[in-house]
Amino acid sequence: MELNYVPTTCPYCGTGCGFNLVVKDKRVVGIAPWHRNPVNEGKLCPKGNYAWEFINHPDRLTTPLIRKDGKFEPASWDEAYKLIVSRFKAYRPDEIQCLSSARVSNEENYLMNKFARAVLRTPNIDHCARLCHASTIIGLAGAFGSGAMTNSITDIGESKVVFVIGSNTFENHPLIGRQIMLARQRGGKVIVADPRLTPTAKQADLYMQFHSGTDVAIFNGLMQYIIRNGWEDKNFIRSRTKDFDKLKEVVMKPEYALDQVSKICGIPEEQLKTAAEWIAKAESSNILYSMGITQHTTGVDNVKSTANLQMLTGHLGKRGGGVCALRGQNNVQGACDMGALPNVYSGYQAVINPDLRKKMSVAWGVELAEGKIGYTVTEMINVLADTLDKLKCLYIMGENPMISDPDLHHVEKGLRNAEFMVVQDIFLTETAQMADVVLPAACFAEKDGTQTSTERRVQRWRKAQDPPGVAKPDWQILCELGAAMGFAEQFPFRTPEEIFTEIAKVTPSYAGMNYTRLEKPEALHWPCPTLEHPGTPILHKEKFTHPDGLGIFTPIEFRYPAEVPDKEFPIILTTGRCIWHWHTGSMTRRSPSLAREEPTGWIEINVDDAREWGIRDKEMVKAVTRRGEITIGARVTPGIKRGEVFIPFHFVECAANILTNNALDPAAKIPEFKACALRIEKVKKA
Ligand SMILES: Nc1nc2c(c(=O)[nH]1)N[C@H]1C(S)=C(S)[C@@H](COP(=O)(O)OP(=O)(O)OC[C@H]3O[C@@H](n4cnc5c(=O)[nH]c(N)nc54)[C@H](O)[C@@H]3O)O[C@H]1N2
Ligand SMILES: Nc1nc2c(c(=O)[nH]1)N[C@H]1C(S)=C(S)[C@@H](COP(=O)(O)OP(=O)(O)OC[C@H]3O[C@@H](n4cnc5c(=O)[nH]c(N)nc54)[C@H](O)[C@@H]3O)O[C@H]1N2
Ligand code: SF4
Ligand SMILES: [Mo]
Repeated sequence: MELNYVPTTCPYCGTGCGFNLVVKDKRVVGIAPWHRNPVNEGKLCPKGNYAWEFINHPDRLTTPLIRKDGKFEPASWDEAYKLIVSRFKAYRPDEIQCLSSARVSNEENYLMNKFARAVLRTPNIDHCARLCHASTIIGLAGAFGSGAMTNSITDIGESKVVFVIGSNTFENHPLIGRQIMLARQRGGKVIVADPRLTPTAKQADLYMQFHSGTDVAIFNGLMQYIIRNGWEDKNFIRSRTKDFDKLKEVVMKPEYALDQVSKICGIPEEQLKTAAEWIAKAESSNILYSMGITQHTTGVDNVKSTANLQMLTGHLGKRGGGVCALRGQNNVQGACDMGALPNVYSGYQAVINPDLRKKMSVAWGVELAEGKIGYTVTEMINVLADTLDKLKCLYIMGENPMISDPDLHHVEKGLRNAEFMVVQDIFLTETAQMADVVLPAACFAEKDGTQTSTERRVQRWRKAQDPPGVAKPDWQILCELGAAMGFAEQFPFRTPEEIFTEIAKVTPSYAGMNYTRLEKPEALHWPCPTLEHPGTPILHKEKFTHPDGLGIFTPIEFRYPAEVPDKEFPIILTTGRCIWHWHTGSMTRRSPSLAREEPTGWIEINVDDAREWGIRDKEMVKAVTRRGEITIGARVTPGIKRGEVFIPFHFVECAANILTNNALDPAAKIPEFKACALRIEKVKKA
């Protein structure tokens, strides 16, 4: 039997590895390496390797569903569209909220942004970047003028020092982890700071274990020690930055001397000194960070601290340097680029700028509503749960907040208050089960399109098989709904390529791209402003993106997390991921090869704590916070800081987010997934 090989991009993490889908009899039956892809050169992590297994799973949604008398019944597309149109038209624009998706293509995100703003005329559109790198976008834009990862993935392999803080790169961006190993093979040093001795930390030359939520103190301490020793890059500070004096005023305070910082964070002073010296004296040093930095009420502060350290030591705008904010989902960078955010159109063009509103009105052929900033994902839940009447109708494409948002009891209350909810997904998720209408979408292997990885590389998806049943690609659903709402002229697209042409027309950073140029495996990094432009793998080479070209130091004071341990809840809870599973498990728990590796969740407890608390390995315990409780198996390990526990959030039966705190960073509105207070109770035997 003949096999076909269709080169495409991995649908899981923001690394953006390429592989071939193997097609037999018009169905995807496996994955084969694509050696010419420069990101991963044919290598894959387990999720990439098994990314074909969920595609033809029997649970795939195959037909629209409409809730009648509390039960879902199959419906035709016409029936579903008719119902949706009649309900969408019944609400005022600001009573409707759209959630777009980091799982779908750029073309699809662009259309959701257009559908929300031009058809529904609502300012309320956001997506899961809010739970993820919202603090990066604000923090790095504040420091450098652009909120994106500064250097490219292969560039990490050139670093003389790689400082990983708040990223478990080996489990969550494994093929970026490979670059860390390459840097080390080439003589570079690796520093990892993490409350847990992760697989990443195990590869470090210097591992620093600390208490969740103390990052700013660590950065201020490192910077004070560097300045005290005169190791700062004076030339870089003078020629490329401003406000160094303001930074100095704060970081030189006695409370940020290393002996004091050591008491706050729990890292021995000597280790902090070594880290500071390695970073400051290296020819090049890169910071890699992800959710350990961003998911805090001080998320923006943490991000700005990474920028401060890199500007202080002059490790920016060059090979092997940079602030590498590792974006999470395959297309979260693209979803942000495409304007699936409440404050910007595609290309970060502010909705409150009247000139840009005019530009988009002309481009789309509609008079757009007065620029107003809509609700974020996290505000949406609060408004639904607590401020009845303001939001009534939800259109959710490719997100599963019933597992991924903080404080799930509160989320459930909010979603129940919605009068009408449409969910568009590839599986009947926990969120879809609460919908009034469910629309079946095609998955990555069933459509053409582009996605933008963490290094701003815009790469192709290529269709390998038809979707199951009557499921359709998200872009087609959006076009048909747009037309049914009376906007056929705005949604005339017959192919994703036609949508991309419009994206390039209205989005300056994508203006020089088209499908022909993206055809080669290298693809293109934005900004790529003209057809002749080669793309931009490294940002800020000569100047930063601010109008005056200077990077800005921001002085940051240390603050504790919103909820700290006390008598009643004496333990710090932090949450995150494991290599085998993806977020809410909708895809990986339906991939047998991945699911069997970790069939359910666990709570990591330090071995000395476990002894003190009388808990055995594998014992079922109750984990309790002010928000709720779950029953979960203990995993006793020497690899986590005492006084702290970790729960992965992938598993509905012991969902970490029943426990987490929805306290938000004031600017980024990102929740504090990485630190709250918890107690453990013995499970009473019946
Ligand atoms: N296998 C797998 N890979 C993924 C994902 C997945 O679900 N599964 N999701 C993708 C997405 S969307 C994202 S955003 C990325 C996330 O990638 P990561 O950020 O690497 O993932 P996390 O496990 O959330 O957290 C990273 C580390 O932060 C540490 N940490 C906990 N508290 C703190 C703290 O207060 N400060 C610091 N500095 N560190 C702390 C945790 O111990 C953990 O090792 O992964 C992407 N890749
Ligand atoms: N406690 C805790 N909670 C967290 C985090 C944490 O570290 N700790 N991390 C947060 C982070 S960083 C993130 S990014 C969020 C992720 O939160 P979500 O985005 O809600 O999680 P996913 O499971 O990735 O949901 C994506 C959905 O898209 C569907 N899907 C996949 N492909 C397609 C497609 O082509 N079309 C359509 N229509 N649907 C598709 C999947 O089936 C799935 O239901 O979780 C956040 N929640
Ligand atoms: S590292 Fe990320 S993009 Fe690469 S194969 Fe693994 S999940 Fe896919
Ligand atoms: Mo994320």
